[in-house]
Amino acid sequence: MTVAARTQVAIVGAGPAGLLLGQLLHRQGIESVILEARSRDYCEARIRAGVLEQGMREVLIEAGVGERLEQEGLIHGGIYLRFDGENHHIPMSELTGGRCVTVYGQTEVVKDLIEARLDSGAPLHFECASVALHGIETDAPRVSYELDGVAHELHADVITGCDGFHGVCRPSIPDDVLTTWGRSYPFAWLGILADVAPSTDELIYAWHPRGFALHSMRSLELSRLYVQVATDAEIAEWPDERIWSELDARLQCDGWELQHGPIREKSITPMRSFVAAPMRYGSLFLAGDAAHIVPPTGAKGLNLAGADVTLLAEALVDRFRSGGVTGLEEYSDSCLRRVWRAQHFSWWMTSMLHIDPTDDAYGMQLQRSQLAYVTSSTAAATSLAENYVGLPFERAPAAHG
Ligand code: RFL
Ligand code: PHB
Repeated sequence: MTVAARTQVAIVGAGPAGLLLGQLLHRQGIESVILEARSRDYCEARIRAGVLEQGMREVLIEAGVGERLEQEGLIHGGIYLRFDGENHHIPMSELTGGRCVTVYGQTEVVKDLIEARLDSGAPLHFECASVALHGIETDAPRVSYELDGVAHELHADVITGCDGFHGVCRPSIPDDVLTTWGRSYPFAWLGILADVAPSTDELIYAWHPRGFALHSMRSLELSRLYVQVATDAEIAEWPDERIWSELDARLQCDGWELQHGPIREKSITPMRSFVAAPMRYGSLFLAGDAAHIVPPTGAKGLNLAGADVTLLAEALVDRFRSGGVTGLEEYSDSCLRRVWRAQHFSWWMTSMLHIDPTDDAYGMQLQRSQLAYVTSSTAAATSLAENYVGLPFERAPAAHG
């Protein structure tokens, strides 16, 4: 037996893209069903991004999920670039007319959005198996899936693919329709979460001949740090002492000391750039990592996912309220303009800060020259700052009633 249901928007994936889209649509009175492959615990525990652009912060607040973010998020008006044992401050806020970023974990954004969804009573199903799309080239698409061993079929006007890079939505589009671009980098990041107060007030991005290091944080008691490692590195080769000693060496700076603490979590992330276009095929719309990914050095992935679904929500509201299709027709091109800017910025930050094992000493001299330029020229620092804090988000209209 198959259980059939109907909704306006079927959302595949309960990451930040799918959950925020569901919340924005719910606020506008548009029905959606969110289908997620993993458990709630898994989604809430997955440690990823930590930096929200100002536009993303504003969208979350306007969407009614900003309470904890406003209380607990750390507002940062700058970052440090550290190299050759010296620390250089980039005063991003000063350089961008007062724009800032907020340090608030993606796990917390996801928890806030899941709570809001469950409170609203709108459907969100975890642990959906065998999710598959059908009829996406028509205007009567459907999603089949299994939940607790029972087969389901969800009919919708539109399907949104918010299921990340490894999801099923992008592969449902015929190969000859999509153009893809990408690059894999010859290094990875090993990230740790440590129970120790951050040794810095703002994030430190460090260039070092031994490899890149980043000092970030999650709160005033919890530090998040990353070191560049080989693509084939394994966690077992990185006991805590080795991680701290690499961080000490790479973040070294006169008169400064890195505080160590118990490590709660360790993970290795490959670095990749990828774009698939167009982000629409028939009645399927891709958003977030399902359509594009960036290496994390520019802190852009989560923010791009937020910008996509903000535009998508606006276009869907127009479509369901007044039958307007311009927003949906322009969705892919509008997103891709921002996506390509973030692609370039993320590639640029990555290339400037990492040691490429296939490169030579000449490449390192170019990086040091670029770092010296960015930290001494207001024009160059302004370009970095403008990209890091992000372009303003385009907005959905205010809720009715
Ligand atoms: P997600 O978060 O991958 O969510 C996709 C969801 O879809 C589910 N799914 C399915 N559901 C149903 N059926 C299927 N067949 C499914 N297949 C998959 C998955 O279980 C999942 O729940 O994608 P989304 O929503 O597009 O969000 C994108 C962001 O998660 C990602 O871009 C960021 O985490 C990237 N990123 C950063 N972005 C920033 O803006 N700022 C940062 O500081 C930042 N730092 C980072 C990062 C990513 C990192 N890693 C681990 C990749 C730091 C790291 C280390
Ligand atoms: C993080 O805090 O996880 C983080 C911060 C900045 C980045 C990437 C990740 O560029």
